[in-house]
Amino acid sequence: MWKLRALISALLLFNVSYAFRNPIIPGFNPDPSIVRVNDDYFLVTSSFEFFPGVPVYHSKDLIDWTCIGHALNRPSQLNMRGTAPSGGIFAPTIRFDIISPPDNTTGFPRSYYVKTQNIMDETSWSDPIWVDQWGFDPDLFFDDDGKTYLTTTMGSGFVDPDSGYFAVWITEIDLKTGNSLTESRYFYRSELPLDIPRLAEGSHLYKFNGTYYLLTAEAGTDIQHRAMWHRSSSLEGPWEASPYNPFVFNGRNLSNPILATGHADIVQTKEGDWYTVFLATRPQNPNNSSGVPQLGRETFMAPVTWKDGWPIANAGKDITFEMAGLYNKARPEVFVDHFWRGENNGFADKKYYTQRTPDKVFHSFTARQGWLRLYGNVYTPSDRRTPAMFLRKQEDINTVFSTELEFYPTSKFHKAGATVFLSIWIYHDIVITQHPDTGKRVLAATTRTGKEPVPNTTYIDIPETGTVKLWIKCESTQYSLGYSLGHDRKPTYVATASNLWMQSYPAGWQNFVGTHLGIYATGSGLPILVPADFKWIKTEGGDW
Ligand SMILES: *[C@@H]1O[C@H](CO)[C@@H](O)[C@H](O)[C@H]1NC(C)=O
Ligand SMILES: *[C@@H]1O[C@H](CO)[C@@H](O)[C@H](O)[C@H]1NC(C)=O
Ligand SMILES: *[C@@H]1O[C@H](CO)[C@@H](O)[C@H](O)[C@H]1NC(C)=O
Ligand SMILES: *[C@@H]1O[C@H](CO)[C@@H](O)[C@H](O)[C@H]1NC(C)=O
Ligand SMILES: *[C@@H]1O[C@H](CO)[C@@H](O)[C@H](O)[C@H]1NC(C)=O
Ligand SMILES: CC(=O)N[C@H]1CO[C@H](CO)[C@@H](O)[C@@H]1O
Repeated sequence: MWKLRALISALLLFNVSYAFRNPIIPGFNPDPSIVRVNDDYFLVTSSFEFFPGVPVYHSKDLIDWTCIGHALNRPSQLNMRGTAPSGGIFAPTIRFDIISPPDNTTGFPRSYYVKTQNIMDETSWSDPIWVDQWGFDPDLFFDDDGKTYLTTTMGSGFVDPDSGYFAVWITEIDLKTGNSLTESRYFYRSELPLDIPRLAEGSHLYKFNGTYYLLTAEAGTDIQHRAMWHRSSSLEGPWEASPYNPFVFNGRNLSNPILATGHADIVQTKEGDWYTVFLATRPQNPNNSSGVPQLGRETFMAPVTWKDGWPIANAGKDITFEMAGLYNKARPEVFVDHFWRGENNGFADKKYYTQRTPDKVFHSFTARQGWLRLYGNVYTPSDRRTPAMFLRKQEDINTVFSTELEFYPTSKFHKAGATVFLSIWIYHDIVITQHPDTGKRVLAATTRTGKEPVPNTTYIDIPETGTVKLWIKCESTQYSLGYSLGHDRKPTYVATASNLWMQSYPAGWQNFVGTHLGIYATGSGLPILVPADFKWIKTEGGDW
């Protein structure tokens, strides 16, 4: 009997030590915004120059998240052609029935929102409704008197020379038309010193118990990034700062393996508990501020408690991988897609992306049963357009991506294969092509590193016919490109590149995205008639 009791108390002890693991949505998923509708949570993140735009994740318990589709999945909603790297869609907000992302541009963005009556059906999202107040990081706030307020982030130098770069502006809008009903008003500027830097972005407005709360993302999205709370009894201000600010900020300790915490949103469970979701990075090689977070900015979560009417994340402590509460869900170690078709020539799994908005369909699941056929076009992954390339976010730091390909190039311009892709400047690939001198079918493994990246290609002889398996091994410190032939299960790796280039960009540009793994085919500037057939893709291994 005592044994049974010991077992039961051991189980009880075990039960109280529930914990969940960060990031809750791994891989490039910055600027999370969350809402609960009855028993369902919905979360959206930024998608920048990748299409479709604004992934919509669904969960019943804040831990088990599924991508149910994308809010911007038609060219009429998101027309990115020639959009700059790290341009496109950033910092959407999701509110009950409403979502509001900004468009394109290397110029200054203007925002719009799309609506749906049935979020589970991604084809139901409306066309864009444009707002008048420009600026990025839009938020829609529904006040309890029926008014709707739009806040966005834009420069404010012309009314406040000491503002720093960006501050938050507000206007009341007509939700039907998006039209402004009041003149845009300079709303909030960061109180941080100018050189931190003084930037206030990513605003979210709330009303709790009759008091307005403003949550902002401050100090830029690098290691000084943080989230800050202010509150006021009126939208006219004055705004009182939380004595517990910053709300999330791991940058006090640059040895932290999680950095750049900020750009938060907050949600209450049906049971009355509170959580915050926010972006953060996992720098590698080393795991501190000297490392590089090749996966980009990912979605993290922390429990929230209230003190004197102020929210406090993780009891004011730094954000860690293990967090108290809820439960941990091990993610599947293996993802395989044998390209069984979804609906409308789409993938069964929703997490495939193209670079920018495609001009036309470039794939088929039926031309050769059981294979994904890619029809290359004139664009390569280096072009600011859409090559015949499907990408998936790299979700684990240590993972192996592989695919089996059959492809018979008839010119040295023809290439098809696998890639680990950050941007038009930085990607590594292993492709079947023709050797430029001999015209023989060969493999070409190319890495691109350096501030102004130069391709470095290694050629490998392969048989004239048959499929080739291509491998990309991702480790915390480097990426390796490899291949195997016939029934050989073990790849031979032929080229490597340090992870330290995987957030880099040429002078004068910027990077806000994370690495993807994928497959592509191209005619490198000329139309190409030979198709590339992929039998499957696979990712295996994981960080936990
Ligand atoms: C996006 O911005 C770039 C640079 O301003 C421009 O060339 C391109 O046409 C824009 N795309 C759309 C769809 O507006
Ligand atoms: C980061 O890690 C490296 C290697 O362990 C170490 O030399 C450096 O001092 C660390 N930096 C910080 C800020 O902890
Ligand atoms: C800073 O973070 C490192 C890594 O998590 C930890 O070992 C160290 O104790 C922290 N320092 C302080 C002062 O908290
Ligand atoms: C609102 O007021 C109730 C009752 O005083 C309190 O229990 C609750 O914590 C408050 N909520 C917030 C978000 O301040
Ligand atoms: C080119 O790539 C090969 C294979 O990864 C590597 O051994 C070599 O050092 C690289 N050369 C340069 C100049 O980076
Ligand atoms: C030195 C060290 O702790 N490196 C770790 C950094 O993080 C990655 C994954 O998050 C680990 O694989 C490394 O071992």
